[in-house]
Parts: sequence; structure tokens; C-alpha cells
Amino acid sequence: MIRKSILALLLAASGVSAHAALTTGDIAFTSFNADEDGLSFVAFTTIAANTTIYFGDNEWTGAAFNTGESFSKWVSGTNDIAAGTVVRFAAYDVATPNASVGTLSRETVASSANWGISNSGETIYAYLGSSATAPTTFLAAITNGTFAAHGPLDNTGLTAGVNATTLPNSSDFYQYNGPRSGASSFAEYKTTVADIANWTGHNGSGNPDFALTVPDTTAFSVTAVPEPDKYAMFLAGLGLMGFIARRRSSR
Ligand SMILES: [Ca+2]
Ligand SMILES: [Ca+2]
Ligand SMILES: [Ca+2]
Repeated sequence: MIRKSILALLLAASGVSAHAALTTGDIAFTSFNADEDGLSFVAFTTIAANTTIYFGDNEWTGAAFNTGESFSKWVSGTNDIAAGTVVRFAAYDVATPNASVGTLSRETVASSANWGISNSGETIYAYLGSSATAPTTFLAAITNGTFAAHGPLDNTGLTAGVNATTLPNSSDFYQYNGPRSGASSFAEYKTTVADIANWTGHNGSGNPDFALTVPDTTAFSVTAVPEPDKYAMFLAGLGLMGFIARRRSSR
């Protein structure tokens, strides 16, 4: 813990982000809206400044994405994004899409120019990559069909029910409605967000229309734990007291 704090200080002084690159399961989708064409996700860890996450609804074949749908790129921005933040994409399918935090834009890839989120058989992946078509680390996925038929998880490192969410078949709007406070770590929420029993919404096309439905973007929070630097000061203080006590007893 102390070493980590020193490392963080050194990195901060050198201008390098102290936050590690994201890995599988570090974000999770918290809402899916095929009527609005909207999505939201929560960060379970700090997202470093200038992080790029790709989103895609083409189907992963196990080695590459197919074509016919789309790719988008989200960039976190110039500041770190705190763990617990919920990022909402309110208009995923328009030419200039909207993100509540950071910047979302379309990626131009041949034969992939349909950004619509379908109310059946849709799978959306979030991933790191050297480009939209070259993923390196899959972070999360969500489907309102089945992963097997509508967007396989083969070779993604993602696991259905753990960091890949299966909504009821043909969902048009679903969102996580479970707890967002009370846990002692953000990681504890991974299980509750992954549990579809904690989601509510509607499946089936037609009415009601969720085009104007605003998802819950309340940030996740954790109960206070002592900060690492306070721990370090406390331990250093204990060490000093021990040193003084030893000197006194040796006199
Ligand atoms: Ca749609
Ligand atoms: Ca689609
Ligand atoms: Ca699709």
C-alpha cells in the first residue's frame, strides 16, 4: 500500500497516469435502450485520462468482427474519471452522438455504417484496441438476444453472467436497478450488476416507447475506508513510537 502510494506520487510528478490500463470486467453496462438508441456503463475502477474505449455492435466471430453494423469510439478526456461514475450515451445512432462524460464519435469502417441498436438479436461489445477492428482487451458486453447466436464471446475473455449481460430476449429497454451504495469496494458491485435479477425493463417491440426514457445515471459509491496515505502516516507514527521506546529502554 505504501509502495503503491510512493509509486503513484512518482508517476504523478512525472506526468504519467498512475492508473493501470483497464482490464476485462472493469466497466459494465448499466442500461440498454433500443428505442432511444442509448447505453450506459459504470466504471468499477478509475478510468485514466485519455483512455479510448471502442464500442461495436458487429458480431465477433472469435477472431474478427463481421460487418454490416457499426463501431464507435469513446475517449475519456483530459481528466481521470472516478470509479463509480456512470457514463451515458443518449444518442448512439446519430452522426454526432452524445456522451455524458468524455467524447463519443463514430468510427468509419468499410461496410459498417449502421449505428442502430436493435430491439432483437443485438450484442454490443466494449473493448480496448489498437483500432476499432483490432481489439486487444474486451471489457464488457451486453445482448438482448443470445451471445451464441447474436454475438459470440469466443476468445474475448468475457463470461456470460460475469462481465457479459444477457437481457431478456428482445428487450427494448432494460437497466440495472440494484444497489449503488453500501458496498465497501467497487469490485463488490460487479456481482450485483451482473445479476439480471437486479435489472428492470421491458421486452418486446412497440408500446411503451422508451425513446425518451432517461436511465439512472446515479454514481456508484463505497463506504468510507481509511485512505492509503492516512494508513501510511499511522504506520509511520507507530514505527517512530517504537523507535523512541526502544531508545528509552536501551538507555
Ligand atoms: Ca433502435
Ligand atoms: Ca445494430
Ligand atoms: Ca449486432
